Amino acid sequence: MQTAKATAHSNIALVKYWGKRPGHDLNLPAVGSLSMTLDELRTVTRIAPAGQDRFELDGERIEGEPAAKVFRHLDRIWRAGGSAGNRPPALVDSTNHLPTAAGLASSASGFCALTLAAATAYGWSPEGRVLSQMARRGSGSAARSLWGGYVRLHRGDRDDGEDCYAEPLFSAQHWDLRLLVVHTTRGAKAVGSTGGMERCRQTSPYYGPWVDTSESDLAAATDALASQNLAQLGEVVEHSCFKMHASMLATRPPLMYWNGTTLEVIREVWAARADGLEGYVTSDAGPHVKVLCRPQTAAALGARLAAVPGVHEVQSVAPGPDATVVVEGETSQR
Ligand code: 2P0
Repeated sequence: MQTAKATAHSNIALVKYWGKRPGHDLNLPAVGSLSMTLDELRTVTRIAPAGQDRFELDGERIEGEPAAKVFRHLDRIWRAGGSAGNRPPALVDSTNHLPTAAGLASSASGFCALTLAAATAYGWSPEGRVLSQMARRGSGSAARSLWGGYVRLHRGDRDDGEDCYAEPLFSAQHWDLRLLVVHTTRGAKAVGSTGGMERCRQTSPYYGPWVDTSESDLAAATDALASQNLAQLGEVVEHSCFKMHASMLATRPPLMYWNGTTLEVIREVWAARADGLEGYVTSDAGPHVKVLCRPQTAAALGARLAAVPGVHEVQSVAPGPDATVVVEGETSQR
């Protein structure tokens, strides 16, 4: 085993992933998704041989289920890479350059960086498609963080997940857009995505229609990205977001990830658009709002949203790069 350090950027889905196919443990999504990788928001994860397993996040030791999930993922990568016997114990040291567990997709960059660092540490270098499948096993959105720019995660049909992988559609250079990340709280979210999705699948009458209409949204968003048509892309982005939240709201008991400020920000984006400042809303399993706009509009629109009561911060984020990894040296035997 070697010591390896990976950097993976977070991503925000423009066409959302929400729901898993039941009946297996491969973490197969019920719908495909399409995301923009984020430049400034990223996780850096270093994995090194150690006397015993240890997981540190932002300098603090993490124990219990969150740590167990990380080490189960390492076991999976160790076996997938063809290594025999017991996996060597490791120190996993992660730093999040983004707010953790607040609807800003730390699991995406986190499990992507972990996958890339561990595969490299174990001397396994499969093609990107296989690596994205492995990242997906850790967290669905992590499959998309392997690439920069605009990325599609294919749903696929096969029960073995072989056709369920992410691939880059357009590079970051293809279209220089901005996402304004509008922070409406500092706390962590109440219901995690994984549990929320399952409850939604089991109880929401809108879940079926949500799943059935997602492929057409993906096709429309891909066309709009190809032709750089912001109005067309924005219409699909908002539709996918509100359709997902409608199915969340119709869950028993309801899944309501927004706070009052979330709604005020959404209304302000629409008011600004009517005034000629073009931006389009999306939001995930948390109360923050992300607004898609052109770079030329970002400062004026961001200032307007920062003035909404309850808004803590507005970050303007550009399309980000591929995940990367470096090897720090050979330090133990396999
Ligand atoms: C997305 N979300 O497409 C959607 C939109 C939240 C709402 O991907 O269970 O943390 O680990 O596969 O990837 C959040 O779900 O879920 C997510 P798991 P994940 O970005």
